[in-house]
Amino acid sequence: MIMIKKFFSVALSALLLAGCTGNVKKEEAKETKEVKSYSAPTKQQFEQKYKIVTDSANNKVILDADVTYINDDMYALFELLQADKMGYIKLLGLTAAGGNALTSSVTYDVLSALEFFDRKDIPLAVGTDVPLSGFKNIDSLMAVIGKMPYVGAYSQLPKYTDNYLKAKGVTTTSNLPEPTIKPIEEPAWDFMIRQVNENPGKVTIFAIGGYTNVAKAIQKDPEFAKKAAGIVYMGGVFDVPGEALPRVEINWWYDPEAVNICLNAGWKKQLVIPHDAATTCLKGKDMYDMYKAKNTTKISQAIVDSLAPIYENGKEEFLKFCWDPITVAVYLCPDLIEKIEPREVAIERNMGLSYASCMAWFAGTGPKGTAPCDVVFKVKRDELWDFVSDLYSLQ
Ligand SMILES: [Ca+2]
Repeated sequence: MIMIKKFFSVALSALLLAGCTGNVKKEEAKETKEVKSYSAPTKQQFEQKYKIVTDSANNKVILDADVTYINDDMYALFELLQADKMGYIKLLGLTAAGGNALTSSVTYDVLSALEFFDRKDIPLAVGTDVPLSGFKNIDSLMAVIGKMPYVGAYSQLPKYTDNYLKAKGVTTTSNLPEPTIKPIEEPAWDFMIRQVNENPGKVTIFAIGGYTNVAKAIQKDPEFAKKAAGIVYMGGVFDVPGEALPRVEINWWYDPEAVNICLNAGWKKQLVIPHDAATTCLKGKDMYDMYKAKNTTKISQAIVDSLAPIYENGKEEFLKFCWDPITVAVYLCPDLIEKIEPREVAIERNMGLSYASCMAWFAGTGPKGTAPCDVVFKVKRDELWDFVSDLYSLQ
């Protein structure tokens, strides 16, 4: 509103001036640009600005992710660490998934980050990077479904190790000091099952990598999903083209069998943030300016450090999509969603041209085997990045 008022007052002044002198051109009024200024909010200001719908007593979270330092999963982890610190959720722990990277690499990057950002109290359980039906021959697969320039963990397979310390400098991208903390002994699925049993009806799983770990928890305990509060997925692509192939999104492509098991496990609530949503909130210089203006924490400093070489040199990021932080933001503050629809969702598991294709029927029209989900199609882009940068800045 202030911006609009200012614009009109500038425009009015220009008109009056033009009336008096007769030599002021209209373009001069247009040249007056507003520069938005941002500053880090206090916790109280943050809570006045956003309607946070979660609290740590009732919203306990497990992050199942394919984190690398600093990819979009790390952005989501940073949000959860901040939300935990502020009492908006309780972060019960992380489980290392395959997808972008092998789990040894993910384990290294998560442990080093938890230690560096002073959260050694958050446990990490190692999961698996082997899809339920095994690794595929990637060349044969692409000969059937089409060429994908990015194949995530598959590109690390020639350097496979299940020892996370051996992954250092081989498959890891983290430049943080080597972690002294270790993963817990329980495998990812046992950790998830135990937490859901200890906190009935209160645990939400954030599945933002390949879903093999979650599928294994469901296979081991068929009541697992019913005992949880729900699941938030980053994955799928429905009403827009996929990043590389027409109907394919990499999280769901990584293990379609696991996706199918998860979708049909009987959750009370399934929230899907597909690639469609990510296309509505691309990264940009204005987003970087927000981080920079609100740089008050170790987390916001890490983000600024990682982006400065790009944006301070007038460049654009190669990858403009930033999928995973959307999941946490809309969970904490659903007002950031612009378009959400109930759909009936499925993934193609038969090998052929449309293998791993994602489909979302309109509610009430899906055939047998489709799963009811709430699908987020559009997010309020500027508000999202304002929210994320505000959250990172909270002390
Ligand atoms: Ca991810």
